[in-house]
Amino acid sequence: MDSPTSDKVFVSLETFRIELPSWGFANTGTRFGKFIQPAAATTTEEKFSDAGQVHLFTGVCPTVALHVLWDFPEGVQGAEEIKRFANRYGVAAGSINPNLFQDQEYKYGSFGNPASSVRRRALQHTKDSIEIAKRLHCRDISLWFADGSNYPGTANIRQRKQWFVEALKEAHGELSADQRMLVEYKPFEPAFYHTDIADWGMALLLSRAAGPQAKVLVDTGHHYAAQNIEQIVDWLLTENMLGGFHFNDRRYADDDLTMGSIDPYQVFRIFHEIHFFEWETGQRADIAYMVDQSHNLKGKIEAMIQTVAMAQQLFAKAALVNAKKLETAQKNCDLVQAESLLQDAFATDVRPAIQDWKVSKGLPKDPLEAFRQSGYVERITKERAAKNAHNVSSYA
Ligand code: RM4
Ligand code: MN
Ligand code: MN
Repeated sequence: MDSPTSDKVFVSLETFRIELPSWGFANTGTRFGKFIQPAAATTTEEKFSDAGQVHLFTGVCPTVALHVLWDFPEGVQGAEEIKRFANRYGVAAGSINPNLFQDQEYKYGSFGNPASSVRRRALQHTKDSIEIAKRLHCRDISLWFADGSNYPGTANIRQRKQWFVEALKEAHGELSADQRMLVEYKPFEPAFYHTDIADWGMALLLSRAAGPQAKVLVDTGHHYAAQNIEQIVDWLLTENMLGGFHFNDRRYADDDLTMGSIDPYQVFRIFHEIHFFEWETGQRADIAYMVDQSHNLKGKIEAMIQTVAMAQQLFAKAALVNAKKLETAQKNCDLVQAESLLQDAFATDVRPAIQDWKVSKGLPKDPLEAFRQSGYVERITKERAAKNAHNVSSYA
């Protein structure tokens, strides 16, 4: 690789940070069963400890996303403890995710529930989550709703939309000036007939209705198989409405497989559109890159380190697309040249340059190997095996 190319890799990596999900370190399963990992995190403190390891070896994951019910069983009071964990393990609290789907009350929805008492409860939980975020100096409150219905005619879809508008507006009113509300969408699951926020257009309209600090969150697993995600990304960028990503990969639905494991070119294309937007506009896109995946079978910390390596590679590869040449090729309708610019960048082996960058930062060249050598997994396996044998709940 020539030095201008490796310079581009270096520049791209300087700013690239990716947030880890606390729930990615806990035991999870499918709806058919759960295979316990003896080393999985069983407490919020252990999740911070594990996320701290990923950051220690990769240097690019300074924050961890938290789920309010799973990580703050005592609600707002839990914030003080989280500050201690953050100090102890070297990773700060990142986005705060209210949990509006697990309590029995939410059987028929949260913000869209026909019972006003449940809607109020969901709103209060969201406000508490915003308060937690304030206490921990977290910028983003990330909202995902399981709300929807399973059978035609059973829900008043228009009325529910209105309830969503009202609740999101009221929650938005609680944000401090530097906070954001991220609104995530998902086409189906757990609801299988209609989902209240089913796609990016619905998330966009609701975010606009909520207020200027609300933006859309794109979870790469939350699309129908043939959808063009990078086009959605482009449209949201031009509307200044792209707030962040939940990265994961999928083959069928919301499979939550590790990022880039099935279709790395998909992630590359998303990153390319972001780089190209930044190049054309001279603006830096203010996007929170987050991982949202849970490894049912892979070792959790290893899978996360593997994910970070994949994210860096694809982000760096996308930075190699020659934007000037691409602009010309697009203008001239030189299709083969334009497409080849993407393909050439994607085919470039950026791993040696990434290793050089790591060395320049005092980070291990091979974080996975360094982590394996550290003995951490052996230690936590001993410490946690007994606790995990009895732990049957998911994520928390
Ligand atoms: C949902 C969605 C949310 C995540 C939950 C656990 O499908 O992706 O972002 O918090 O799963
Ligand atoms: Mn998600
Ligand atoms: Mn999901």
